[in-house]
Amino acid sequence: MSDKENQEEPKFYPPPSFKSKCHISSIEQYNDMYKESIESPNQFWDQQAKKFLTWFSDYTSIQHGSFEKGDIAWFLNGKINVSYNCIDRHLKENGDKVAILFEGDEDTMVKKVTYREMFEEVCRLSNLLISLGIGKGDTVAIYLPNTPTAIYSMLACARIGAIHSVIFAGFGYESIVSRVQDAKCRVIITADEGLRGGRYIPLKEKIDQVVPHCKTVQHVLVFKNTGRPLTSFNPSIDIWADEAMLDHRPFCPPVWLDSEDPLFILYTSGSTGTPKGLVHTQAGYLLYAAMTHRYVFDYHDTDIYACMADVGWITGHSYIVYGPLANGATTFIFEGTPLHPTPARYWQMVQRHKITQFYTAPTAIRSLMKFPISFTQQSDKSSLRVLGSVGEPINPEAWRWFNTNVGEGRCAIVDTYWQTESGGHLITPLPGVTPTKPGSATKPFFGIELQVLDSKTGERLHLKPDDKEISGVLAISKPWPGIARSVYRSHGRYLQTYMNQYKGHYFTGDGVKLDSDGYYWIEGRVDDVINVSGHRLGTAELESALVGCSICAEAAVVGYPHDIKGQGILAFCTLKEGYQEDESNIIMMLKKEVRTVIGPFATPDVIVITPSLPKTRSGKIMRRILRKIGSHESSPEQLGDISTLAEPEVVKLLINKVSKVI
Ligand code: 6R9
Repeated sequence: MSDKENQEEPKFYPPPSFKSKCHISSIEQYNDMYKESIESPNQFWDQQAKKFLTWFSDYTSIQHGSFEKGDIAWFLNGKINVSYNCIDRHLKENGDKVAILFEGDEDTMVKKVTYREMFEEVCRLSNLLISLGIGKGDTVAIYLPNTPTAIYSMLACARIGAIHSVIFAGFGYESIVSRVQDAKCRVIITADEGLRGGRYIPLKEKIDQVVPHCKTVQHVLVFKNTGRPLTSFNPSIDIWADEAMLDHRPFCPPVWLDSEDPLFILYTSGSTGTPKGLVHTQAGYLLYAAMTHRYVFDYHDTDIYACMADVGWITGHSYIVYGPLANGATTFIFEGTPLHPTPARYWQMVQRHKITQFYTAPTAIRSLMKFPISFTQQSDKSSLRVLGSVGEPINPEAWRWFNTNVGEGRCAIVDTYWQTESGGHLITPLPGVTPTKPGSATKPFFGIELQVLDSKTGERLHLKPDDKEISGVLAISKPWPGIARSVYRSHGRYLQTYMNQYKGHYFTGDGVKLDSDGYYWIEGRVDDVINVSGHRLGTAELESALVGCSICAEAAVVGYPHDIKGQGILAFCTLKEGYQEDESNIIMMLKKEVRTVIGPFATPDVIVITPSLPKTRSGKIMRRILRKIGSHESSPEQLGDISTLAEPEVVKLLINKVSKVI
């Protein structure tokens, strides 16, 4: 179905039972608050900062700086501690409330951790880190499975002012090395193994390979997760963390930090070069995560809130850890997969724990849609109120399936558009308030002033009365508290990527349509970023991994439409002279290289071996043509003029090869 047809479809209105109970209870209230947030931002954010956060000492200004200068800062001179806000301040009234509700890979592996227990774990770990010489401004890498230990580790760093850099446990050797080296991490926190979908994932073993290449690393803290024996243990570097923590007091005073001290670094892929270490700071980030968590999920104190993401990504940071815990919530964390042991797993968890908000990704929904509906129907899902989607555009078919079969037509669906860079939701409906259209993330959150720009001229496009829609690139013209403040030790790259393309605006990298109702429809990346199952991957990173394989001479990678993953990875490779191997063996070797270097989630879906790549006469690879070939838009009219290519005949060969595999 085309977007146009969607837009003309009737909207979904919230069931009347919803309204009176929500924090924001009407579209008029949303409009008033939105207007205030744009017209009187200082007044608006001052109120929110006092409502959501506990300060050790008050700030002296609300918002500082501009996109032009790239010197954005919020709540200057305020003193705060994020771990205090996520733990200590809840202890008096809610010490025995469950803070973390964990399910491991098997459904018998359920663990509940109260706020008081979490306080003690975090304090012991903070003290252990201090005993290793870690303090304010030091960087700590976290390479852990999606378990409570990952949450303790993040909060323990936050408590003492150390900057954490969580590295998704699916990343392979080279991705870990480059991240640890770039951030000059002094400690790596890891575990023996992860366990997902019945498969053991060696983590400590990977770190053993990494450490000799990372000179700054002095210690590796190893937690027991599966408890199976390790292949090696080096007592001069490795420390059994569970045991060492017992030597430390379950109390550690939180360090007073400035609003603008860094809280964490999180690496994300862009168009060019190596992944960028985005830097988020203390107060603005926490405020934005907490506020969006409360309003977008309409979070209430007795809810059981569940986000299916991994803490290795920004969704896990903001919506498993910081947002929910700042709000004193019970946050669910899941180490397993939606298909293990059966495709009913998610809905069994909903029934088991009476989950009220369920936040997942379109790729997971699409992978579950393939199975008989009985898997979804078996469980009692009557506790659910809000269903969230994140990571990529959700196709209307998946939206409707989620709404009908999971939400049973009585839940609010929130399609939340945002980015690692934004810290929290940018465009999203509010439950009980915003009428929804399947496939549209709807309207901006408070404080977010969106602009649709002409991609070439940067000119601002306006909807005229007769326009059905306008399209362009999405930019934001007002700073918000959650925006990343820099790229770690590379502020020039930050300015160049986000601030310099369209002066006076933050550039999202996404294409967008705005319809005549004021609804935004995200159309995907306009740069060389591929969104595979909601994971961002730069084509440059993939190409460099492929050419790292001894047999590959040149590689060009593009995305192509994929039923489950949203986008699949299509790689075109030329080989070095003299390889006589069978093509299927070569493809296996190349795939293996990417799995090891970046990680299994980055494995190309299709690799096409070719004698050459389509290039301009000046030697530039024409990715535009490869993208068209991958999406079967390869008729002569669709491809356009290819006569300027150095070897136009290769195009025909590639069309032929691709048509056999995609
Ligand atoms: C949170 C997260 C960001 C990119 C973003 C966009 C895509 C995320 C989306 C969406 C359409 C949504 N994206 N949510 N596109 N609708 N609801 O995913 O962060 O990993 O940095 O990816 O993902 O293209 O620019 P991140």
